[in-house]
Amino acid sequence: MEPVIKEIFDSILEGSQKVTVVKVQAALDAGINPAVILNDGMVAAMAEVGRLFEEGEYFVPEMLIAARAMQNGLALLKPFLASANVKSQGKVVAGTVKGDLHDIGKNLVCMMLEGAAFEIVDLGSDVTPEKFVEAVRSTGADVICMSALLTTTMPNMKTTIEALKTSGLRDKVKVMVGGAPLTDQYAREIGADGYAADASRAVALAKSLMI
Ligand code: B1M
Repeated sequence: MEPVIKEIFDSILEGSQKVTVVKVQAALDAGINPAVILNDGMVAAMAEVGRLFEEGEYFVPEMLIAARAMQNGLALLKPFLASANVKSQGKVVAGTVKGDLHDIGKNLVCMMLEGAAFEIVDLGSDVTPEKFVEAVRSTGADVICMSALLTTTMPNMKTTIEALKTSGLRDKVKVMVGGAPLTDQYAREIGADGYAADASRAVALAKSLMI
């Protein structure tokens, strides 16, 4: 591993926003592939934060400051994940489901979809089924992308799909889901059209749903 990647990893673990930004910029300046910076430096650090939380070494405040450092670093990477002036591949309404505040993974999925020329309507986190339904109605979206990071909030994906059915919109929009606790099987059980394990697979899935 390049030393600067390890420094990015450490700066996120320590929740140091300034150092993260400086080191991500240094890695970009050194010509390191943005995908390596993202996956080996940043996403790996968040997984380690999760492990430390599980072991009782980190608490919510540490998770929060690590997340802020990650988000600052991601902002720098965004232009490298986005492509310019390409014909729209379709419109995606995205959000983290009701009760769930984890938005880093969802933001990353949105960035990658944007990079693949999808138009994104990002509803943020803690999005109620009603808000998803209203956004599909008002934007005429082709795809809904729901994210959940908590086992307790996963069922809100099903509730949202039910709300789409009740409002007569289910046949007009494809539903894709993702987030660490999800599985392909769960996605099928709740009646989603597809599941993606990570952001690049989410792009491939969205493209396949547009055919
Ligand atoms: Co929370 N948290 N957290 N947390 N947090 C987890 C998820 C947890 C696994 C930690 C742990 O115990 N190891 C655990 C959940 C346990 C469970 O449900 N089984 C947990 C807990 C318990 C909690 C609280 C309940 C803690 C508490 O208060 N006691 C609380 C809940 C708050 C709430 O949401 N109501 C809480 C709070 C928080 C913070 C606010 C402090 C912060 C979030 C800040 C933010 O997002 N703005 C936070 C963080 C940072 C984490 C961990 C450490 C990191 C999550 C992350 O950003 N990962 C997380 C541990 C972990 O995941 N290992 C943890 C990096 C990100 C790039 O990955 O989000 O998985 P991820 O996204 C991936 C894929 O999943 C996929 O693509 C992304 C990129 O490859 N993907 C999709 C995601 N969405 C997709 C949608 C798609 C497709 C793919 O659509 C098609």
